[in-house]
Amino acid sequence: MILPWERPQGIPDGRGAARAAEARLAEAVGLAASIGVAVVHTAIHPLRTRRPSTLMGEGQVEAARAAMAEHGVQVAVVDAALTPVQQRNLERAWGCKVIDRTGLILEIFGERARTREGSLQVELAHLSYQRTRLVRSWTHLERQRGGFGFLGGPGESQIEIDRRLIDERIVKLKKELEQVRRTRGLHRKARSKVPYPVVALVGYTNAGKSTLFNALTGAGVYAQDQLFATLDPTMRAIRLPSGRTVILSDTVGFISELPTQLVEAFRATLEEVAAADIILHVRDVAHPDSAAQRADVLGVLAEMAEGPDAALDEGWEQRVVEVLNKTDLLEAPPPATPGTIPVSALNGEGLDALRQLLDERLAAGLVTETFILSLEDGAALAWLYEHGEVLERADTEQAIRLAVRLSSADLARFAQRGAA
Ligand SMILES: Nc1nc2c(ncn2[C@@H]2O[C@H](COP(=O)(O)OP(=O)(O)O)[C@@H](O)[C@H]2O)c(=O)[nH]1
Ligand SMILES: [Mg+2]
Repeated sequence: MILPWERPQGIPDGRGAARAAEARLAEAVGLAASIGVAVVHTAIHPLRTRRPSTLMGEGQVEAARAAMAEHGVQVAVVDAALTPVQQRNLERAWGCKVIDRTGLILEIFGERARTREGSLQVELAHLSYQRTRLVRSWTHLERQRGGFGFLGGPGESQIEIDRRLIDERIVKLKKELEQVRRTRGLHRKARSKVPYPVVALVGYTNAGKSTLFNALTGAGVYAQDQLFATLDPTMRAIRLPSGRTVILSDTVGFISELPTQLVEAFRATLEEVAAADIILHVRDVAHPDSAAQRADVLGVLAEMAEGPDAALDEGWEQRVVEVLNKTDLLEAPPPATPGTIPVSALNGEGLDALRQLLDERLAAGLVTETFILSLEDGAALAWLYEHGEVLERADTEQAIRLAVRLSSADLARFAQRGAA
């Protein structure tokens, strides 16, 4: 993992700049780790000029080569935008595959896209990227044929993909995307059939989403997980202090300076947040850009709530709980403000309070509703007993009348149930 580093304008050289570079490198390592790549070597290469042939200086290329040879590196990630020529030259110099920042992020999105729209957007971004570098030695198409992304697969000669074929595919994808967008509302309804409230974790890469996810779910497999095990390893059921079951869902992280051609794909992978009852915004409060990251996350969510075919419903702000993570790294605790909760996902501090808060938030959205069920509808009866609190019940010879307290999300799920 090589970070060619240009000091951003506005940050004077010195400790602040070094810290910013370290944070950027940590993010890139986190990104690679999220698709199961074991990072064995990292280096920050300060750039004096951008060399067209290899981006970095000769000495830096050589130093990296030596380190990679020592570690038997198979893939080098250069955390920058490389031209196809730079990429090819570095591959020759280092004797291994080289991917750049865009390539790495595309791999992650490809692995994590959950919705049809997400997959289509990612494939579209991948093809557009690839179109400019047909000399590449790994491709998305190659993976679809059974290869394993940049980590292996058929050799270069087999993947001479004609630019015309890519263009045709792009046209087809765009049409399909339009179709998917038109039916977006329907899909969202289908997703709300998940039988429990959903708590979605959003936030920057390295904020600690996965650590929090693991801390909250624990090592034990909860019976309800069988519902999801086959679907997705990033969704798990947990029980809150009240006994309420909720589904915790980890999402693709926000990424600093996301390459513009990936913005659409990223947003599409975020769509699942739309169906969440609670949006858990996980923040790294010890990060140098913590405040800017917060504004960025809220800004993207706000944009998702705009327009006639908005992915996010109005009132989403009320569904956000802000988790101030990594408080163990702070000298003083962060100020307490409503809607935020300080925790350390690493040492477990604050997690009980967080579970409590989730319970309270979900309870606050409860409504009381009367249902008239036919005597044969045992399934509906059981569902209401499981998901709500039955306040009153009157049985007659024709029907059962129930007054039930339940969340408005569950009320919608119940209405949806019959329509399945
Ligand atoms: N000190 C500290 N480190 C944490 C905490 N939570 C997560 N981390 C570390 O931050 C890094 C990124 O965490 P991860 O859960 O993978 O972040 P994600 O990208 O948001 O899923 C890992 O090295 C974690 O060990 C925390 O509360 N305190
Ligand atoms: Mg993660």
